[in-house]
Amino acid sequence: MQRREVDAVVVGAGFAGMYMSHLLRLEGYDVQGIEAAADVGGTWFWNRYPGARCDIPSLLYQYSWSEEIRTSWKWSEKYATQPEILAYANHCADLLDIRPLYRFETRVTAAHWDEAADRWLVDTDKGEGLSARFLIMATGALSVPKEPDFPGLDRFKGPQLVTGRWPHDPVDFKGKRVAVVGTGSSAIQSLPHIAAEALQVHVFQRTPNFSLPALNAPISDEERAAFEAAWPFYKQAIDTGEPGVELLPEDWDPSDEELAEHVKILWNGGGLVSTVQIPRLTKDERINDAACDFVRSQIRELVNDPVLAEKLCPTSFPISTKRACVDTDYYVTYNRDNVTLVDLNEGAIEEVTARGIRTADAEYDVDIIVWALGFDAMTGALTRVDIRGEGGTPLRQAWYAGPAMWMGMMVAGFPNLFTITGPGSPSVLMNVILAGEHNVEFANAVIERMRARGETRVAVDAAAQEAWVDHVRREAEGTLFPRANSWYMGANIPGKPRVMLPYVGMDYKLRLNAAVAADFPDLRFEG
Ligand code: N01
Repeated sequence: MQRREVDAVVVGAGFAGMYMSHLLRLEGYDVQGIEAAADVGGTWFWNRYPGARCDIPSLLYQYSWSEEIRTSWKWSEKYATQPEILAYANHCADLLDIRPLYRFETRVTAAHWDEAADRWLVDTDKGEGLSARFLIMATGALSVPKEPDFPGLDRFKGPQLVTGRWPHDPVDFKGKRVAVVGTGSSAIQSLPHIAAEALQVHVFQRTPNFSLPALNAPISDEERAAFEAAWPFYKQAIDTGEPGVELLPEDWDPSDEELAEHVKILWNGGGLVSTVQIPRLTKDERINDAACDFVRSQIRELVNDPVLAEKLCPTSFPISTKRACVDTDYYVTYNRDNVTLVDLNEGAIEEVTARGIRTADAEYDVDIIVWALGFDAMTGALTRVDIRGEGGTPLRQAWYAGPAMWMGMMVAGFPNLFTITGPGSPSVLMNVILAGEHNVEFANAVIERMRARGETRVAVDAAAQEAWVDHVRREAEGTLFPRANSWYMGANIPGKPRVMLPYVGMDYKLRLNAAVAADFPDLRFEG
């Protein structure tokens, strides 16, 4: 096959992919971007379900690296809606003139390392072959939806919608009977909107989740000005890896009364940020229990029917060991006459029928099924591509027992490959736009060093990788995260190895900066 030679292939046109492509082009590299969607935006292109919003304050959920972009955009609400975030992604793409670098509606199907040439041979589903010095997978941590696999799916007569791949045209729920399956963030955000329109909604719940109130509101001019004034401080924190908010000391040792009082911050509109403001929340059982008790007490206050309230109270995992949700009116939606909870612990889903969903003890007739089953997180978008490294080793095989990689960014035996916000990096545990920036800038620094020295090949040292994997594991073992059957642990996908995928340490950016300053001691350069 005749392959077109480029310097780099960047897979993905979400925020990280766009930034990577922009930086490389700026430095004069020939970049080919490839994106499965019809346009930019990544997760925000696909997740168009009603009520989709970010769960990080909008003022922080934006590129930090461009003054021009930041000062030319005005977020309207504390937590921006999906249409607004997608509009922001388009604004970035326009300002950066990024689209000419991309082939859209194209998927990378395979990438094989050519040892003789120190290049990646990349194939797409459009039959194009590329040969690239560098392959950057900016494919997102939550981009492969978990598909329903219940018997009888094909029999259902009505539409079946997947939250992570929502149709572009508005869905009309008016007068419809709807099944919402799953109670993660996607369901929790969409339920109040669907219930406001639909005739009847049955929510199929296997595990209740902790959800914190967004207390969403428009951003006032004063708040915007205060944010701008504080921006240099935030930016410095982002770049150095220091905490950007004032935190209580890690050895905080409150009395039971102090603790019970402090955990109330979970309800004051701080959303996920409030969880960071409780020291050792995901490490110390006493502190976590107090937070769980408080949130459960709030659920009981909000839900009128005490039996239903108990079913909505999570008891099987510590708060924050599954990503806490941030909602608007989720719990009070269960007070509506047209919403019922189907507790799958009392009877699991057995099959999908022509008319709806049948559980072990009842059949629910519906017109539309909404599958909100989550994602094959962090590894799914990488392992579904046939990536083969040195000796033709498939990445899927190298990761058979769990993702082995260095800093979530590089894999031993897979030279010149960078994964952005990959497993083993904090990624989804922090503001993922900023996590992407950190990884993009690191990859860029490696590529720049190679150009300066005329090197053609970089690989991570196998021992350094082993040490990092071990470190990620040990850090997780010192927390409560392993107690939850979460997507963080790979536990939501049958057969997936159970390992903590994101890195829980708070020193990641400090480590990246140190690696750059020390000229990449864990990497081996050749050529
Ligand atoms: O997915 P989830 P999500 N039978 O995995 C249930 C981000 N996000 O798309 O817990 C029955 O959280 C499953 O039940 P269980 C955010 O990081 C962000 O909602 O496995 N039920 C669970 O209730 C988030 O954490 C925003 O027992 C089944 C649900 O489906 C991540 O994406 C918004 C089942 C899946 O919940 C994922 O959220 C949305 C089965 N066979 C998402 N299989 C923002 O706010 C699964 N379930 C930015």
